[in-house]
Amino acid sequence: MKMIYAIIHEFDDETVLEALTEKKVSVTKLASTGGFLRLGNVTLLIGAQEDQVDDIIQTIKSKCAPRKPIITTPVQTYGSMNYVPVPVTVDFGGATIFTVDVERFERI
Ligand code: 2BA
Repeated sequence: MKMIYAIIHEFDDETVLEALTEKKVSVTKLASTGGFLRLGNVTLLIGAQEDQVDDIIQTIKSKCAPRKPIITTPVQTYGSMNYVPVPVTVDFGGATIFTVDVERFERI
């Protein structure tokens, strides 16, 4: 068994969840925050059999907005010190997906 951690943007979560539940894939949705941009995102936890993993990742990919560069000013505070924010270009959209082995799974 595998555990897929998929970090997606808030605006994609409904379409991704709809597509996964249609395929009878069980999902847990966690509200999360990106450490760099400090914007809300969504982390999906998906426990799946090995032969389902590629299809699940493909489904997530197909429902997420394409990655594109945006110019943003990330939050820059260090303790009580404030810095003038410097605009940077980052890739926005898409998904960040980790797939790891599950050692043990129980549903009690
Ligand atoms: P954030 O940390 O808010 O990052 C948003 C986007 O900013 C990233 O998009 C990347 O394009 C850029 N970025 C992140 N850290 C940067 C840095 N130190 N310098 C310059 N640009 C930087 P994604 O790579 O698509 O990541 C989207 C979200 O996925 C991240 O939001 C974070 O919540 C999560 N994530 C990405 N890589 C991760 C990792 N290795 N471990 C855990 N979470 C990760």
